[in-house]
Amino acid sequence: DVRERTLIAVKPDGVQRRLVGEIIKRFERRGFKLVGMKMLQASEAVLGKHYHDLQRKPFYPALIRYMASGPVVAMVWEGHNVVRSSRLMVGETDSSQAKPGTVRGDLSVHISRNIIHASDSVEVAKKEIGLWFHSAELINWETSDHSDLYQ
Ligand code: YYY
Ligand code: MG
Repeated sequence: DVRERTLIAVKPDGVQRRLVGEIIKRFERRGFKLVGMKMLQASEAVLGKHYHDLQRKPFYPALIRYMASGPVVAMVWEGHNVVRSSRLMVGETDSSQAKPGTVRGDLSVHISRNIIHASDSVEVAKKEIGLWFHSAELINWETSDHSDLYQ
């Protein structure tokens, strides 16, 4: 499905470290299509929903504090298998286990400051996109190189 979409967010540490451009570059060069993007300071309400499944974990309070500590850049990227491919591009959750060549493996050292979020399934991606974006903020557009990227 070339219309598959995923939520990618550069976390506050990634923004502070001026890695937004580097991260966008990787997704653009891969061939994915940017269909939404904004900078925001995430509210505790959005973060609580976003990380709902982790609320009983010991690291949860620190995770929310960190995610609310500064601006994030939220993006929606579209393309064939974008959810799976972007998880591979992002690398393991624990930066020290993330392979070289991945965003986390190239640009971060610790699980608590792993610079980027990527949805982990198509279903979760739909929920997360709905949480972070209004539908009017997502642009349906055609890339002129579509037939160079896809059969
Ligand atoms: O999807 P991903 O970000 O790779 O990991 P999750 O298991 O969904 O955890 C979300 C977020 O929580 C992770 O990116 C860092 C933080 N975290 C942590 O600080 N310490 C852990 N032991 C596990 C996760
Ligand atoms: Mg996750």
